[in-house]
Amino acid sequence: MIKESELILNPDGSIYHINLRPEQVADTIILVGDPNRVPRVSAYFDNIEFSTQKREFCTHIGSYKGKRLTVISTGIGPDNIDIVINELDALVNIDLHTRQPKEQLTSLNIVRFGTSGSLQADIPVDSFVLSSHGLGMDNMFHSYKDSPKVREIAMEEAFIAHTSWNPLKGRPYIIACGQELKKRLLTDKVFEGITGTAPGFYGPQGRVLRLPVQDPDLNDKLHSFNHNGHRMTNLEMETSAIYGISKLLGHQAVSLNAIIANRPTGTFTKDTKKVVEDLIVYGLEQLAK
Ligand code: R1P
Repeated sequence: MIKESELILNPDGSIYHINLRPEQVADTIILVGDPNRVPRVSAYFDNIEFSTQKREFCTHIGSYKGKRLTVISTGIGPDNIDIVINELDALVNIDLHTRQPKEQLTSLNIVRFGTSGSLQADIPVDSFVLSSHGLGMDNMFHSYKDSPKVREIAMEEAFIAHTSWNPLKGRPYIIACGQELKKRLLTDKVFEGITGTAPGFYGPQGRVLRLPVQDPDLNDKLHSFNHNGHRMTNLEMETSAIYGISKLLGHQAVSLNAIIANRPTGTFTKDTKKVVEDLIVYGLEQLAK
């Protein structure tokens, strides 16, 4: 039995942070960063059956072309992903009354609709990237004992050597996306590649405002990393954590990225709203097929 201090429930029976009860989780989950993006996704739904918000975790549940979906915001960063994926999994795979894991486990489809910066000049602003892998520079996933079972260790070793990675920043980890779900979401409209997940927006992604960074050449090294034909395409702040925890828990996860910045060319999209809207429509259509 999982203790009250470990699996925390609110007085209405909902789970602690995301404020949902088991019946409020559809098998397909859309994760967005910004809480304001949740109504932009659900605006396309046939109906909204339920909505709630606590802190940065805003949720709408409804259907798109008859397919039941939960869209939930995670805020920014891998630490919030640890909360959201673990709580979603608990809602479907732990009996909240007996506080025991269920015998019959449910596998969720988890799709991120996010924004991101391209690392390649030929992946321009306003394009889409599907993350074949999440490359975590954030350390969060190492807290889980079984993490080595799902990591791409050979690719990690190649990345560490290629970048002369400073061990003070912890060990990067690499996880592949959910292969079945990828088949539904990858088309010729989308680039594919390794997505780097950073534990911050400025220094950890090589942006210098007033503070110099530990490795000023890091983005060039990310740009030139290529392992067995897999190159690094983009940087953001959630994908590796989504991929790692989802895979350990038996869920399929894919991250779709709307490219709003191009780091090599120094450009930023003229219309963030439109590229995000286009990604939402693309993702919903592919999920409804
Ligand atoms: C940083 O501005 C945020 O934007 C990106 C990063 O991953 C980070 O969360 O994604 P979202 O727009 O999906 O939040």
